[in-house]
Formats: sequence, structure tokens, C-alpha cells
Amino acid sequence: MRDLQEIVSEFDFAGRYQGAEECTTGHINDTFFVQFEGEDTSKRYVLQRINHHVFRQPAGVMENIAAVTDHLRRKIRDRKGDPSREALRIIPTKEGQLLYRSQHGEYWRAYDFIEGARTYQQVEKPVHFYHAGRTFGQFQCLLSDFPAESLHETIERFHDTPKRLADLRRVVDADSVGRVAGVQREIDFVLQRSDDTAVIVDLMSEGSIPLRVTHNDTKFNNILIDDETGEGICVLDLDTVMPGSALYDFGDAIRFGASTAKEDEPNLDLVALDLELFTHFTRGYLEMAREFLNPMEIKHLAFSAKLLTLETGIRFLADYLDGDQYFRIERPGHNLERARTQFKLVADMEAQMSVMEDIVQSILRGDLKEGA
Ligand code: GN1
Ligand code: MG
Repeated sequence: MRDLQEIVSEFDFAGRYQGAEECTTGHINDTFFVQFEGEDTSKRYVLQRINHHVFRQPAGVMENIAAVTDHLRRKIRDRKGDPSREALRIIPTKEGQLLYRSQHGEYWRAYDFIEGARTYQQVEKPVHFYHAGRTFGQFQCLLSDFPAESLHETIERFHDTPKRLADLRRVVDADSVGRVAGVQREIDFVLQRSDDTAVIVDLMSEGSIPLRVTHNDTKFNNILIDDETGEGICVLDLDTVMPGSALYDFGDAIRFGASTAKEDEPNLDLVALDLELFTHFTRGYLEMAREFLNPMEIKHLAFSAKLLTLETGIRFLADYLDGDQYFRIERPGHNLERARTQFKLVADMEAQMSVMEDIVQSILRGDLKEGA
């Protein structure tokens, strides 16, 4: 593992550095858990190298996160929660900065490690996913009075699906690494659904659904689940907190968490939408969000799951055709496998769309209570 000593020494950590462990699950940034010992204390921190090819303004990312976490802390305190466990805390550099820029031009940041809780790459207990729904719903709720205009747009038009489709068309035309001929089926799958891509952006531009402060990367592995209670305690990975649609967060959470398989499962027979998990998340989410969602948002909840899955598939496919420049890959063809998994899930969601819509309505009517 790379030597982190020099980076570590720039931050205001308490104690003596003992070593680091790499966390390899994110696709963009590099993450390490670093261990410190004091006289009679032992403490962990999270140290991350921000991918500045993806996040072109790392300082803007950190300003957003500082402002959002301050806001969350105030709200959590008002509600008699525990801000040290329920919101990320940035550890500044010894010079009091939110970021350290190394001599190699890398950008590093640090957070407190929240003990007694962990993330999961897949839902192991369905009730965890219910709690994830509550936690993401609450996150949107706590940020509903945050001044959205003060946020930097850390990645422009991040969930603008028509723009993602245009990006795909561009890399198909360029065919820079000669992979287009092998994926015509996948390209056709996307093109047959091109009308779907504009649904949410059109609803937003005509004002039928509002711009809110959203997370935009609501994978189940971005929630800390408490070891004791099984509840979602803290939302992680705030790099893409920006003005967006509540539907982006709902849809992306279902895409990742309600699948019967991992995001990169190569055996497509194993990939489907798990309706039980869909129900759990939706119930938790609506407990928090039904107060503020408008009827148009509610009407498109089930559709948003399909759209965000299609969008993510488009992004993986485009990156495969572009020579794997954006998402970190662990094996050749990894982005294509990820894209195929997304498209299988889209097809399964299409087959189950009316059932998904009925589930949303049943939850709203109160027919589907806990354990249902
Ligand atoms: C990336 O880095 P990570 O794993 O949290 C990506 C998301 C994708 C996701 C797919 C900034 O998230 O948009 O949905 O991979 N983040 C960025 O797993 O592009
Ligand atoms: Mg993440």
C-alpha cells in the first residue's frame, strides 16, 4: 500500500499514526481508514484522496460539505440527536484548511471515523433497507431549508439523463478503442428507451416537480447502519450533494439496494428487482418524505427507479466505450458487466412496473405496514 505518512502528518489527528487500511469499494475516490494511538486512546479517521479529474473543483466540493454538515449538525442537535454520530465531521489540516494539496497536486481530506456502525455492499437484512429509506428521506427533509443557491454544482448536469445519452452517442461515434461493434445489443437497448430519458428533466423544467437539495449518490453503501439498532445513522459520501430532484435519490437507492444481485454481477440470471426490498425502502422513505413530496413526484417514484438504473447503465456503457477512464475497474470488461447488470434490472423493472406503482399506492393508503 502507498505510504500515507506524509499525507497523514498534514492533518490535525490526535495521537501517533499506527497504519492504514484501504477501502476499495468506491468507484471514484481513494479511501483509507487510518489508525492512531494516544496515551490511553485509540482512534480511527477516514482519509480520502479526491479524484480531481471527476471533481474539477475539490475546494468547491469541500465548501459544500462543510456547509451541509454544519446545517445537519444544527438540525440534529435541535432534534436531540447525536451530531457526532449522525453527521460527518471534517478534520481540518494543521493549517486549518478543509483540504490538503500535496506536492504531486493530489487533493486529500479527512473525516472522523464513526464507530459502532458499518456499511454494507448489499442488503443483508431487509429491515436495514427500510431504515435506509428513512435515513435518505430524513436527509432530504433536514436539507429542505438549506439555501440551495449557495451550493457549487460539483459535477455539472450530473443526473441530466438526456445529456448522459448524448455523451453515449458521442463515444459511440468516436469509437476510440474499437469496442462499439461488440455492444450493439446494449446500444440498441438504450436507444429504444431514449424517450424515457427526458421525463424527469422535463418535469423539472416545466416546474411540475421542484428543485431540492439532494444527495445524488444514494447507494446503500453510502449509509452507516448502527451495529446495535440496525438503524441508518449517518449519510456518507456528500461529494455530489447539489440541487436536484428527490426522484434521483429515491431511484438510485432502489437501483442499487433493491437488486437481487451486486451492481457488477456477471451472471445476469441472478439479477432482478426484489419487490420485498422495494417495499421496505419505499415504506421507510415515504414515512419521512410524504409530507413534502408533491403528487407528481409521488407519481414518478417507481419510474425513477427504472430511469436511474437506465442512466447508470448508460454511464457504465459509455465509460467502457471510452476506454474505462471514469469508473475504477477491477478487471477487463468490468464496466460492460456493470452496464449489462443495469440493463437487465431495467428490463425486470419494466416487467414489474405496475406492481411497483401499486406498492407505492398501498403504502400511501396504509395497507402495507411494518413486516408486510
Ligand atoms: C460512483 O464513487 P461511488 O462509488 O460512490 C458515481 C455514482 C454512480 C456509482 C455507481 C461522482 O459512485 O454516480 O452511481 O459510482 N459517482 C460519481 O456505482 O460519478
Ligand atoms: Mg460513494
